Amino acid sequence: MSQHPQIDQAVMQERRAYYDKIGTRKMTPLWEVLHALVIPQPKSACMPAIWHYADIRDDIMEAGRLITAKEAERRVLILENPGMPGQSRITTSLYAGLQLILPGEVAPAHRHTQSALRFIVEGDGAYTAVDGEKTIMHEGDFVITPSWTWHDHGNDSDRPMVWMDGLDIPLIQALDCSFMERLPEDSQPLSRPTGDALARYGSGLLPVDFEVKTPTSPVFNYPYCRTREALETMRRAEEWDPCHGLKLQYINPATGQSAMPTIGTFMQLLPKGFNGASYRSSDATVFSVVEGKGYTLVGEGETQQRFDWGKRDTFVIPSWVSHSHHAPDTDAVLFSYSDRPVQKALGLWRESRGNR
Ligand code: 1HN
Repeated sequence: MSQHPQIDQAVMQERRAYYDKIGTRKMTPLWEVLHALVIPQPKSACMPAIWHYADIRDDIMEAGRLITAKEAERRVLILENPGMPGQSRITTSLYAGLQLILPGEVAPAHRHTQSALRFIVEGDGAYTAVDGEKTIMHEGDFVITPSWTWHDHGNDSDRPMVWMDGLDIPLIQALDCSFMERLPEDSQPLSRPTGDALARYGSGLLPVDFEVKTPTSPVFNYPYCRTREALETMRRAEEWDPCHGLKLQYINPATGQSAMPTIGTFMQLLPKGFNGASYRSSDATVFSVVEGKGYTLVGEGETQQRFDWGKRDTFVIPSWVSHSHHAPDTDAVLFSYSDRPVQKALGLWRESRGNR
């Protein structure tokens, strides 16, 4: 508190008049906002949140009766962070949604500068076509649509399919570099057989004259059966990380970097009985439960929350919020994604274990 309120009032008045004056010349004083702009540690508008699949599945299916995939272009329910309503984002930098495609439907071909991932939540047998190749999708598959590649989806199976879309929409918005266009036809022409990319680039081999031309992985479907087998074989080594259990990152086999340039993607196994230690990192992270059940403790002290989760649930942990994973009754498998590659490329990413 000031000892000279009278003087302060006069000074404040003079300053306000000054701010108004310079405002007419499109200027504003840094000293009034500096400490809101540059804060000692992340204080995100993003809130921890969970979507239980059992609670929202009916809503997703109801969308299927209200609008076709073709009319909607993409029939998706956005998973909107409750701390950032109306902003179509699940974290400050990333978007998430659950997309429904019914038997016989087509989501027409388009392309955009935003990169997308699909993580298959329910159903088997629908396809996505990306850049001239079709892939059939199964639960737990991680599928990539690189920036500016044509993509369309269809469902030739007899069951609905639901997947989680993860896109770098808010990031592209911040950079003002969104471009988008549609193909006149619903489905793009195919130029390679199904499975070609995985055989060509995802078998520990590369074509002899292969050159890296884009930062995104040339493998665009990482099938869950392979990922799960890797986790199952590796668990025998019993090298459990106290915070993560056994956690792998998806990589671009041509560069060794993250599979997507803007979105880091991960799969982790928590063995039955796992009691994870507390962890936080500067990349807000979206989790999708692939197998099993358990819970995550989020935050500290009075405001700590417990997210009980099971298969197909989605939850989000904001930047720099401590959390610990627990799987008392079953093995559990968690897929996750975040903006980690962007933060790492800029030398910004941080993590801490325990309460350091
Ligand atoms: C998009 O192209 C897809 O291709 C899904 O399935 C969600 C959200 C915003 C903008 C484009 C898709 C999207 C999207």
